[in-house]
Amino acid sequence: MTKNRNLYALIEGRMPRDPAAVCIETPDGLVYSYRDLHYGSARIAGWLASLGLAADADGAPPRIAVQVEKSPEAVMLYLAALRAGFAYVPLNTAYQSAEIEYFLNDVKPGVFVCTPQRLPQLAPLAQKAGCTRVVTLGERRDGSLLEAAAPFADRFATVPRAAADLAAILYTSGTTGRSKGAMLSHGNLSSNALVLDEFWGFREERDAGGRDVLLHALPIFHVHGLFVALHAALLAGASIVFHPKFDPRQVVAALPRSTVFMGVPTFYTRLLAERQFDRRACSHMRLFVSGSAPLLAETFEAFRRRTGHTILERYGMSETVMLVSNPYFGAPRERIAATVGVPLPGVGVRVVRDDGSACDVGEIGKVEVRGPNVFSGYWRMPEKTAEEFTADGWFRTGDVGCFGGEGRPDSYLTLVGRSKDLIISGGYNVYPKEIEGYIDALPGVVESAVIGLPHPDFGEAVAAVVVGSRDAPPVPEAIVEKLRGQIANFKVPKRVWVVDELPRNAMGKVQKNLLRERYAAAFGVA
Ligand code: MLC
Repeated sequence: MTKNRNLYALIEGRMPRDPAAVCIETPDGLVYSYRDLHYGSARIAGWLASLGLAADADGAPPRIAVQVEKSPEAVMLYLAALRAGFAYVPLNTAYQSAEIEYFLNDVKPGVFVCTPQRLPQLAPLAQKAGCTRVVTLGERRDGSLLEAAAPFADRFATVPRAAADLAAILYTSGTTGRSKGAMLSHGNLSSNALVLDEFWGFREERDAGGRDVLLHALPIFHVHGLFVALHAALLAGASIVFHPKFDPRQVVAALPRSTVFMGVPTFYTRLLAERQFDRRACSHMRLFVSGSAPLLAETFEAFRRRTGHTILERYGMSETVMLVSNPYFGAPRERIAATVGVPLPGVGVRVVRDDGSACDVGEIGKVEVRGPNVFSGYWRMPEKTAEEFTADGWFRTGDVGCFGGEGRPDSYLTLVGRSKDLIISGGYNVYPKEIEGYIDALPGVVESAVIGLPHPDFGEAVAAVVVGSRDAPPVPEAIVEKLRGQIANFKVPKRVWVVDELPRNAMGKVQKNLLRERYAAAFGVA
């Protein structure tokens, strides 16, 4: 019999010997054991299987789209989707109706799960997209999903899956303005989880008889919180202190009994603003990971001075999960500020020139990746997929960087920019093109340029420079107000300037670099 490569089979095989071992604890005192998660996900998987949804004609498994708040039951739902062989499609809780409508129409889910509060607004959109099974899940074990699942058995035979079979679709906004669904397989997720288990010292900790405690404060609708953090903890048989959202005070209070923490740079700058955040609070910690956005060298240094710990910065993306990481083993000094580290074992990373030839050490070029972690393509967008891969099968990350250079070891990758027009704000990716589309459609707008500007809290913040019509130019407040109802809050520009014209080069292209220079200090960063 061939091995079941369903990611859940791997997780199940790694469960602690004592099924009563704590898996998730919440700040309000709820405790879930590994057995609770296993049984709870079995019931939901049983319900999903009972729906009798078939694969599409092209073999794509049924999809389950999910926009719910963070809760242990939401973790069970994710695990249940894996077990039942569905493709899990997590959606940012900040997304508004127009965004959800697009995702539902694109991914055509067989099941849609949303919060009870948003049901009246979203159920009609799901139905319009052909999805009739809409259930709800609230933050406090409320909603119709758990009711539907309650009669099902707490045993469920995890559906057999091959490594290449689809496990999840993660939407990433696109440079053309249309979001693309990155298709990740059971093999992509499993291989990455196994590599990190080793590379970040979870296995060593286990072998030494320790039990990691992951302090989890990230959202669970993106790679970082859903895959990197959860898979690491589940494979390690760790316990997870599960915060519904990032609150620096709560994190500082929970740190003394934790061993691992993962966050975006904004988490670290906010933690450093807490007076109680010191060496004592971190005395049991063995690992702080930062990713999803560039970590400033100042933050890295300030953190080391304050806590005695060295943040481990790593590099990943929805299409590739994790690909490069600073080392965990070896002297902490081997984690180098402002670099993302070395390619993970089994992952190929290269830096190339525009003609595809390999860059020399220290020479800046485009970063490309290949390996078992790399996704198979964008959901139902074969042309887009073909554009993003080279003829010899490497994925073009869109990031620009170099190996080595300026006294750094040759094996270390440093990212210096992006070839795609992309803003990373507080760890969320925002594509200017998408926002410009919304702004340009507003009354009184002739055209717009959306740019990222340095921001003390979010690293970069979204801002817009808008050309208004001569007779009825819009006021900035009206633009912001209109956008708020349409798109997620983190995508709404935090500043808008209405101007007479945009600077253009001889080819007629808007010179965003000039705009970024002009407004560089808008958020008080020198
Ligand atoms: C919230 N706001 C943001 C924002 N988050 N604006 C810009 N960028 C963000 N990231 C908005 C709020 O809606 C609010 O708007 C205002 O800013 C102030 O909000 P806040 O209360 O300060 O924000 P908070 O709710 O505390 O959220 C901040 C945060 C959150 C940093 C905790 O953004 C967060 O959890 N980020 C993590 C993102 C993440 O997990 N990324 C991983 C992607 S995976 P208003 O208008 O109401 O005032 C990936 C791959 C990889 O990239 O390698 O990991």
